[in-house]
Amino acid sequence: MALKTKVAGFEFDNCIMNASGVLCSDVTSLEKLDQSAAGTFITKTATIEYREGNVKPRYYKYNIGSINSFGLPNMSIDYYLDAVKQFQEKNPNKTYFLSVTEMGEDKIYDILKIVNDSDFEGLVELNLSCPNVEGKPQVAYDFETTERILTEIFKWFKKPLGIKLPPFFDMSHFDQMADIINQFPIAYVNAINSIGNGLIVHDESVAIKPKQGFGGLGGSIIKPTALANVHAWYQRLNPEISIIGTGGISTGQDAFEHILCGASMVQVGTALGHNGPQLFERITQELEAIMTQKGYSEIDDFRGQLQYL
Ligand code: RRO
Repeated sequence: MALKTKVAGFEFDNCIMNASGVLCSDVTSLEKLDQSAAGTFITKTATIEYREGNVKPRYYKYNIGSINSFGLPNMSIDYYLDAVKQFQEKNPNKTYFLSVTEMGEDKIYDILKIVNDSDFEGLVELNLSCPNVEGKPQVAYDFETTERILTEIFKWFKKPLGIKLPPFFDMSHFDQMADIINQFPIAYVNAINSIGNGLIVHDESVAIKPKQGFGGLGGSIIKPTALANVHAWYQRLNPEISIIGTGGISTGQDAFEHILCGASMVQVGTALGHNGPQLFERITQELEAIMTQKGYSEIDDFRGQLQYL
């Protein structure tokens, strides 16, 4: 129980879980996550209708990371609401995460209305950062649109809502976005989604087919960017807004660093895809060993306590 944590007031036995998109697209995969050492799971980002996603190959793994352009394949919001309801009924004391998005403001409101009217009892994550749908921008890079969307949603949305952000790279962007986020009763911020529109060359070709090879980068190469984003939000956001750290986590040390930078929960993406849900046990043991060695008995003993020189 050393790794127990709270996100937006909800308690979890383990602060480690999957990142949306990885091994969470259907009930069979969600069942494996539910049975694993992870504290909970989040679903694949859902849209109103089923989506096939982009052409294949749309994922490429290499030694230090991954590139993907899945293009939001998913089973539809009705499917995931139904799936999570089954898990909720089986485990009434466990809180699950449901990830959603849509293309266009009106459709974002439509999908959130479906969730608002449902009996879903967990945390809702609005993905404002999918980099892989052709012709559709990553919403959170447009500050005005993000502010307008959040203003509208919080007029009527009644469930706890977190947002998944893309990585930012400029201090003025952190400042501007924090000013927007701090206006709203947002449950949590999840940083970061994949680093959008990278390109990997393999032989003399791009490594994936959609978008002429451009795709979201994940894995250990993105950890420094992820840590910077987690800490930048920790420095700027109202303390009531929890932070979930995602990006480059494959060991207990990686998880430790995310928590030190301010994360209350950490999510594993690329490494989970490569190793399967038994990975949660190893990361859990490694993080607990680091804490024991340092004399920390719970994650709140060091969360956000990053030292400066
Ligand atoms: O499905 C995807 O292509 C995808 C999504 Br929705 C996302 O948010 N992040 C990502 O790297 N891929």
